[in-house]
Amino acid sequence: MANFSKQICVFLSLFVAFSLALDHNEPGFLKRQHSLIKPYTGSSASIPNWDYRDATMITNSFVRLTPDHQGKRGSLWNRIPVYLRDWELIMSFKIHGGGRTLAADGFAIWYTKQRMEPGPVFGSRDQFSGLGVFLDTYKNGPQAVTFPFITAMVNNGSMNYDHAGDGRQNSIGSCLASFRNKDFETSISIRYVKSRLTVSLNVDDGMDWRECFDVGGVTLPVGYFFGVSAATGDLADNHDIVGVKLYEIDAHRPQGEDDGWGTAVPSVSFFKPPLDNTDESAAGGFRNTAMSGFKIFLIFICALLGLGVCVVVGFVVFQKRQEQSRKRFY
Ligand SMILES: [Ca+2]
Repeated sequence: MANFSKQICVFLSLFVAFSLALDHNEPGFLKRQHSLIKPYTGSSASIPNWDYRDATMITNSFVRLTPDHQGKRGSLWNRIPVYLRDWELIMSFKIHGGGRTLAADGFAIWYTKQRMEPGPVFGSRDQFSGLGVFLDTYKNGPQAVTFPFITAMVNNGSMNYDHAGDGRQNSIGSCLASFRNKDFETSISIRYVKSRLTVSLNVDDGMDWRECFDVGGVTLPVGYFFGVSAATGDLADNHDIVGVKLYEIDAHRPQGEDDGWGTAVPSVSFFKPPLDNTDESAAGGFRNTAMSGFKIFLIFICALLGLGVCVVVGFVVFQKRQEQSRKRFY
């Protein structure tokens, strides 16, 4: 009997594990127009629905954003805007190079209004509108953490990426992950469901996904583009993208739900401050600007109340003195 229950337990655990694995492998409805699946059909010089530029090179089994050479940049962008409210992007990649521990700079995964615009942020433009997830392989800042390091930033188009601090100033979440020079394929999942952004990694051998960070209150409008870009500096790496799968997630939204999502401005309702950033003046960002406005308003109200109390107390004291002087007079 004990054996039988043990068998049932094993069966149930296997079933749960299998369902979970299946859930992460096929989390929703695959959207082929936003996916990049081997073998990439089309001529060797083009991939349907995708554009690329600069150093990017297409092979039969991967797209190389940069080779392991100094001073290169490359990018790959989906051509079709994404009109999905809830989605999960799973990207498999291979970052490898001659440097055993020293390499640069890593790559960025984008969901932005702009596309195909080169610039200083992992090969793409700064002051972007939307989401950037950065898989950073080179430590620019002085912070005592090991690299590679993953951060993410939501931008309304006004903020600059914090290069000197490896993106920590505006980071909405981060984690450490060793993903360079692996013999097997490594993957990242970016899941955006009901304004919740969850980044998970599969960078260890096997099928184990682990959460990098999870943050709620994230607004990302529809109609933006997925892209990926990479850059090298004095140090370099091969930044290879093996595949991209975009799934539409059924979040069971009520029918006729308010849909101002096309014109929404990218934002995060709460801003998790960087771990080792104690310099308040350096903690810039549009949410902090809104916060200082609110602070000024509070200070103004307090000052007004204080003034009111002073006037009342002053008046009462004045009245009492008048009464006392009148008593003395009589
Ligand atoms: Ca860096």
